[in-house]
Amino acid sequence: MANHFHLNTPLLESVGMSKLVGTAVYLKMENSQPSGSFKIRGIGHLCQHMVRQSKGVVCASGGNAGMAAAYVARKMGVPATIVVPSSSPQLVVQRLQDQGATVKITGKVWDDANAEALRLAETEGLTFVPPFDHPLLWQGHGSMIAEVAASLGPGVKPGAVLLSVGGGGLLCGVIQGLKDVGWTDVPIVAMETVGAHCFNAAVKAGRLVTLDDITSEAKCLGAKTVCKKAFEYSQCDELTIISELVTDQQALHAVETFLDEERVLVEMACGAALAAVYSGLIRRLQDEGMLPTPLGPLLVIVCGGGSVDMEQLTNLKHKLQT
Ligand code: PLV
Repeated sequence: MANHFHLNTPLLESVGMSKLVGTAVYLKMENSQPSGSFKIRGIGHLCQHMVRQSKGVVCASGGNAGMAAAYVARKMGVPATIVVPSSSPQLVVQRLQDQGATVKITGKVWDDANAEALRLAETEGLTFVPPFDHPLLWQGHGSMIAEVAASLGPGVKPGAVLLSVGGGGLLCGVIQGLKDVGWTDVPIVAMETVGAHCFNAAVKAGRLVTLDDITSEAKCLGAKTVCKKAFEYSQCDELTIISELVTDQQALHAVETFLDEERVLVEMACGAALAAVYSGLIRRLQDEGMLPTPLGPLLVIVCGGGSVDMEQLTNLKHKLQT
C-alpha cells in the first residue's frame, strides 16, 4: 500500500492577485488533489491509522471529506458509506458513487448527516471517519505547510496565510503545519461566508456557538459548530487568527474571477477565501493595522472544487442573482 494518498501539490504565483494585494501571492493548489480537495491529506493519514482491519468506513460530509474517504477506502479495498445532507448537490452524489461509495442522503445540513453516520458506525460496526475534528486529520493536513516551506526555499516565509473555515479542520491542520516548520508567528486570515459562520460566531461570543441553521450556499463550510480545538486556537496568545466574513455573492464573484484569471474552477467554500483578495479585504486589514505593511508573501490555500461544475455554477448564479 502507498505511504500516503495525497500528492505534493503545486505552489503557483498569481500575477493577478499579487497586483491586487501589492505583495507576492502564492496559491497552494489543493484542488488538484486526486479527490479534489485538501481533505485527502488528513483523511488519508487517519485511515492509515484506523482502517486496516475495518469492515468499512462511514463519513458524513458536505462533499469533499466524503470524496476523500471514498477515494482512500477504494484504494485500501474497503467499502465506504458516505452520508450527505439533502443540501449537497446531485453532482456530489454522482461523484461519490463514481468512487464506488454507497451514498445515503439524510437530513438538511451536515450536522444531521453526521448524527446518522455516528449511528451507522455504531449499529453496522463501521469505522467512523470524522471530516474535521480529529488530531490525525490535523496532522495529515499539516503536510501542506511542510511542502510550502520546501517550495519557497530557505529563508522565505509567508507574511500571512489565507484559508476557509468549515468545521475548523483545515485551520487546525494549517496551525499544526505552521508549528511543525516553526512559523507560528505567521498570521492566519480565516474566512467564512455569512450563514456558515460558526467560527466567527464563536470568536465573537468567546465560547463555542451552534448556529440555528446553515443559510449560506457554501455548503462545504456548513457545520453548525466549529470544532473545539479551532476555538481554543482562536483564544491562544501565541497565534494571530483573524476571523472575517464575506457574503455568498462575494464568494461566488471570487469563484468566477478565479476561473477567468487562473483558469481553475473551485467551489464556494474556496471562494470564501479567495474573496478576501478580490474584495480588497486583505488591503483593508493592512490599513486597519491587523496585518503588517509591507506584507510578506500571502499564502492562499486553494482548498478545493469537488462540489462544483458548470451547471452548479449557473444554478448558483441564478440563485444569488449576481
Ligand atoms: N468540507 C467538509 C465539511 O463540510 C466536507 O464534508 O467536505 N474547503 C472545502 C472545499 C471543503 O470541502 C471544506 C470542508 C472546507 C474548505 C473547510 O474545511 P474544515 O471543515 O476542515 O474547516 C461541512
